[in-house]
Amino acid sequence: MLISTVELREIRLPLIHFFETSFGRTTERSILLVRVRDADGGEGWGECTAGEGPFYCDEWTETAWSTIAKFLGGMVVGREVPGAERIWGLMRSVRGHRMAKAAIETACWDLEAKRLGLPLWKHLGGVRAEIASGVSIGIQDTPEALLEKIECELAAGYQRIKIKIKPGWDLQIVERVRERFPSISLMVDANSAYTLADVQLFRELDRFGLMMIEQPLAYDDMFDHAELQRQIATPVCLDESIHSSEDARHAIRIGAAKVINVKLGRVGGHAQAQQVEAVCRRENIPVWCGGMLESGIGRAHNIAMSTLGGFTLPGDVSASSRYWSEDIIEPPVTVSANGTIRAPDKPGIGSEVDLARVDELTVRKEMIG
Ligand code: OSB
Ligand code: MG
Repeated sequence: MLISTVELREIRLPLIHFFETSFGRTTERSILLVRVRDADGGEGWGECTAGEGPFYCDEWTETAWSTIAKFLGGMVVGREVPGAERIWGLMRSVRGHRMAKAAIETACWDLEAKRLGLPLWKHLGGVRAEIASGVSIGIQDTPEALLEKIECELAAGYQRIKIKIKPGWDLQIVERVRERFPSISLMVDANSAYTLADVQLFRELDRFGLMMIEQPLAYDDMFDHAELQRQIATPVCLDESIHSSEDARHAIRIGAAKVINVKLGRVGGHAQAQQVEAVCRRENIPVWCGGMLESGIGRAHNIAMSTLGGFTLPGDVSASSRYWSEDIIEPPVTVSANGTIRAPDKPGIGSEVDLARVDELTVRKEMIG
């Protein structure tokens, strides 16, 4: 495979409903898309999962754009590689910037799967044609609004509910949710809003039978998460702290995580995600696919990744219609009444990118190579 060009685009896509976490509220996404082309006229698409500012992690749309435009694009253009799993290695002299790397790397996987005439999920080694879907529900203006949202998602069939928590929107909220929905699969995500000084709060959360607590402590910490896990019964799940299979191995070894959330961007693409999944499967640690409010392109890549054997828990990958009035892929992602998503039969990511719509939404464009 010889990558001839890397095309960068930034699109703006307004969310149907704002999404609020402990680190802030998003109303409109600014999404960086990558289109790679090969010398034979093939193409593949990837999406950068960096956010609008450096609040979830240190990368954001602007750093991803400049890192790809100045460094990463040139490292893959004109290079002959035997397979997409080798794209990561071409970019190894750049430290970090995994979301920027993943945007290119995942596009190359789509391209390669299309060249082979294979659905991406099969090319990655997926073992199931249908994945279990859950939803992540942000912080709302009122507890009543949250209860109503949960009701609606349960009626749509989603298999588990994740709610965001932050100081002031935690214990009492979980109590209200449990009162109304005593037996649903429920979990919480704090996005690093707490410290070990809050251990009493987490002890109190134990009585609500949560599936797990996601990233309660610092984004760059593992050690304190292990300390917290020793003091509570609810499993700790790591999101922000895990950037590689080495991080996963360390977290498991010190007892910092009983579950791991895998995000393609955070770990640096499909090859890295496969390695995280392999470590966790070997260690009997369940993993699930996280979400970053992706457009259809990122969503399709998430679906493909979720078919790997270790993804045994419902993920945060849900229907396009929960986010966008109109997605940029055709067909958009839909969810069955049982809360499952079917992996596509078509080659690559399995749905067409609606170029006319992407053109309409594009605010800048740059070609490398
Ligand atoms: O922590 O999982 C997270 C969205 C943006 C940044 C971080 C997170 C999230 C979500 C949303 O929880 C998942 C989704 O619906 O895409
Ligand atoms: Mg999270």
